[in-house]
Amino acid sequence: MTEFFGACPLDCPDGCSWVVTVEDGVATRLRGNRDHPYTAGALCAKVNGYLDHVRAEDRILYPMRRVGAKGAGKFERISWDEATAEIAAKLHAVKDEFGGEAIWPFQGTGSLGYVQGLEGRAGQPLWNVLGASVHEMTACSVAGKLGASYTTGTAAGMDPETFADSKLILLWGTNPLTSGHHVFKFMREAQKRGAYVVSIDPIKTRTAERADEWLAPLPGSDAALALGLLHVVLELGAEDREYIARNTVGFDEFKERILQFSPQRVAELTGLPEERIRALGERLATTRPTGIRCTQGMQRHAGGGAALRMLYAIPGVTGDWQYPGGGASYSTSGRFTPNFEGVYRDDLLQQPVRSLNMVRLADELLNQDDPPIRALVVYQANPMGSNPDQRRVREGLMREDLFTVVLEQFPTDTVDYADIVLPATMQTEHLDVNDGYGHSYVHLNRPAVAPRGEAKSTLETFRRIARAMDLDEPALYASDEEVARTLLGDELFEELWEVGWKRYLPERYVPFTDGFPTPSGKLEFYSEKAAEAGLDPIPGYTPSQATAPDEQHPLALIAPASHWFLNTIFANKPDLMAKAGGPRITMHPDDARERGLTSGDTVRVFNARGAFEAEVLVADSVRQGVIASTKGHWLKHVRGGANVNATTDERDSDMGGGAVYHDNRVEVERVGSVNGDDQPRDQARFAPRGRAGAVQLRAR
Ligand SMILES: Nc1nc2c(c(=O)[nH]1)N[C@H]1C(S)=C(S)[C@@H](COP(=O)(O)OP(=O)(O)OC[C@H]3O[C@@H](n4cnc5c(=O)[nH]c(N)nc54)[C@H](O)[C@@H]3O)O[C@H]1N2
Ligand SMILES: Nc1nc2c(c(=O)[nH]1)N[C@H]1C(S)=C(S)[C@@H](COP(=O)(O)OP(=O)(O)OC[C@H]3O[C@@H](n4cnc5c(=O)[nH]c(N)nc54)[C@H](O)[C@@H]3O)O[C@H]1N2
Ligand code: SF4
Ligand SMILES: [Mo]
Repeated sequence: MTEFFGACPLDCPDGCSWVVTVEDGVATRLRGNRDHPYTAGALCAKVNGYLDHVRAEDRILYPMRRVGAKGAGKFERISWDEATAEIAAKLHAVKDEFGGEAIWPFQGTGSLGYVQGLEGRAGQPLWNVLGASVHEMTACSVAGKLGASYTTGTAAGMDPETFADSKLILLWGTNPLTSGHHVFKFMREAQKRGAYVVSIDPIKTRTAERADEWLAPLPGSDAALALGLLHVVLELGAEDREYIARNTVGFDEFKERILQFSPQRVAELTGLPEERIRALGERLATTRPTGIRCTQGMQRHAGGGAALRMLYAIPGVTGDWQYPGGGASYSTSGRFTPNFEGVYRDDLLQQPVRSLNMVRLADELLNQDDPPIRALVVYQANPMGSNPDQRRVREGLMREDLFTVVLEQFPTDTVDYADIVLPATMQTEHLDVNDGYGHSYVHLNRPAVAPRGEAKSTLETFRRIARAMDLDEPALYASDEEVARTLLGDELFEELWEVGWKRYLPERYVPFTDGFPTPSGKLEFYSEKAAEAGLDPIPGYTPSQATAPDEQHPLALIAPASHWFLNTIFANKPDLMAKAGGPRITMHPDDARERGLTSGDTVRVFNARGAFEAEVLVADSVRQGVIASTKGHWLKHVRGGANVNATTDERDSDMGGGAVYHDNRVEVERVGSVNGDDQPRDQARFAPRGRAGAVQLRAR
C-alpha cells in the first residue's frame, strides 16, 4: 500500500490537498489531507466520490474520429498516430491558407493546474510557435479582478483564514457552503466569538440560512448598496481619517460620490427597505474589523467590475485593511508567482497575434472575421453547456468548414461536435502543480496510478501533436516533470514531492501593510489608470444593461453554482445527478401566483435567445422578481436538450469583456407538471406585465 499526495484540480477556491491510497496499482481511497491547515481532512460532496468518476464507464479511453453528422455524437475508434496525423495535416493546412490566427485554442477551467491546466496556460508554447489566436479567459472572474485592482492594485485581498478574526462578516454575492466551503470554518469560529454574519444575495442560499441576517438586493445593484452603507458611515463620522490620510488617494472626490447616494435613494435602486440599509450601515460604521467576502458570482453583471472596485474601497474608508479579519476577499490569485515566463514561452511568438474573448465564441464562429476561425482546439472546457447563447454556440460548432478537436475525459455535449476526440487523463493519473484561489498554499499532485485506456496528459497530447507537425522547437517537448521543475525550481519541486504542500505566505497575513501595488502606492479611490481606460476615475454604480428585447421580460434569472456539480463536471455522474435532480427554478410566491404556477409544475423558461425546461419550486427564498436556477446540467441529460445558457447573453461586462451570466431577463410559461399533466393551465396569465422596458421589481 502506498499513499500519494495530490490536489484537487477543479475551479474552486479551496484547492484541496488530498491523499490517494494505492494498492497493487489500483487507487482504493482518496481523502482530504488532515495535516493541511485549509483542507483539514475534508473534501466536498462532489469530490468525495472522485475515484468512482475516474473509474466511470463513460470515460473516454481512446482517440476517436467523427463518423456521423456534427452534433450526433457518432464516432469510431482510431489510433493516437492516426489522430495526431489528421490533426497535424489540418492545422498545417489552416495555417498555410488562413494564417495561424485562424486556430483558436479554447481552454476552459476544467483543470486549474499549473502544468496541465489553465493557470500554466498548458499548450501555450505550441500556440505561440503556430501563431494561433490568444485565448482570453473571460468566463469566470476577469471583471471583478480588474475592478478590485483599480482600487488596491490587485484583487488578491484578505487572507481568508483571517475571517476567524472578523467581528462583522459580509457574505456579499457569495455562497461558500456550496462553492468552496472551507472558508466557512473560519467564519464559524468568528461567529462563535460573537461575530455577526450577513448574507447579501438575491437568493437565500444554504450559506444565507446560516447567516444572522439575509439581505436580498436586486441583482446587479451591489455598488449602489455599498454607496448607501458608506453614506451612513460618513453621516456617523465613522470613516478612519488617519488611515485615509496616510494610505489612500482621492477620498474627497469619492466622498462627493458617496454623498449622492442617500439610503433613501439606495432603497429605490436596490429594492431594499431604507431602514435595513441604515441598520447595516450603522453596523459597518461601528464594527472593526469587518471582513467582506465577495466572490465571482456577483460580478457576472454589466457592472461587475465596478461592483468589486467599490467593495474593495469600503475597507479603505473604514480602515479595515489594516487589521487581521478586516478588508475584502475576492481571491488570492496572483500571490503565487512561479516562473510563468518559463512555461508560457511567449518569446516563441514570431509576431503579435489577436486575442479572442471566450465568452464571444458564438459571435466569433458565426461572424467569420478576418481571418475566420477554421480550427478550434477545445480542452478543459465544455462550451456547449457553459457558454452563453447556446443556440448560436451550437450553430457555430455545426459549421462544416470548422475543424474541431476536443481533449476530454467524458462524452460531453461539446464532444458531440468534435471531428477528432482525444482521451484526457484525470488528476490521479498525471503530474501537476496546483494552488487554490481561496488560500495561500501550493501543492504538488503526484501521479498515483497509470492512466486508463489510452488517456494522455494535456502536455503529452500537445507533444504528440507537435511531433506529428514536425515542429523542431525543443520547448514543445519538455516533459511534465521538466515543466513542473521550471515552474517551481528544483528545490521547491523536491520539497513538494516529499511533503505535498507548502504555505507561501506568513501566518495571519495582512496585505498592503507596506503599501498598495497601485501606480500611487496607495489605495486609489481616484484612479488615473481607470480614467485612461475610459472608465469613471471614481468608483461608481453601473446598473444592469439589459437591452431590448431583454428588458421586456420581467424576471431576472440567476443561475449560480449547483451544490452537486462543478460547472458541468459531475453532471453525468449518476449519484450526483440523482441528488441534483433535473433543472429547477425557484420562484417567489407573488410571481408564481401571477402566473398561476405551483410547486411541481414544469415550465418553459424563455427569452428571445432561447428556452429551457425546468420544474418550479415556489418559495420565498428568492426575492420577488428574481428566479433562481443552477448552472451545469448536460444538455443530453435534460428534457428539451437545453440548459440555462440557452437564455444567457454574450454581452460583455464593464471590464475585461467578462461574462454577464447573472444579468439576464426571462419569462416563464407552464408546460405541464412533474406528475405528468401536460396541459397548459391558464394561458391568459402569461401576457407580459407592465410597461415594456420598465422592469418593475418590488422591494421585499
Ligand atoms: N458546488 C460548486 N462549487 C463551485 C462551482 C460549481 O459550479 N459548483 N463553481 C466554481 C466556480 S467556476 C466559481 S467561479 C466559483 C464561484 O463561486 P461564487 O462566487 O460563490 O459563485 P456563484 O455561485 O455563481 O454566485 C454566488 C452567489 O452570488 C449571488 N448573486 C448573483 N448575482 C448577484 C448580485 O447581483 N448581487 C449579489 N449580492 N449576489 C448575487 C448568487 O445568487 C449566488 O448565491 O465557485 C466554484 N465552486
Ligand atoms: N449560467 C451560467 N453559466 C456559467 C456560469 C454561471 O455562473 N452561470 N459560470 C461560468 C464559470 S464561473 C465558469 S468558470 C465556466 C466554466 O466553463 P468550462 O470552462 O466550460 O468548464 P466545465 O463546464 O467545468 O467543463 C470543463 C471540462 O473539462 C474537462 N476536464 C477536466 N479536467 C480536464 C483535463 O485535465 N483535461 C481535459 N482535456 N479536460 C478536462 C471536464 O471533463 C469538463 O467537461 O462556466 C461558466 N458558465
Ligand atoms: S471542489 Fe473545492 S472543496 Fe471540493 S475537493 Fe475540490 S477544491 Fe476541495
Ligand atoms: Mo468560474
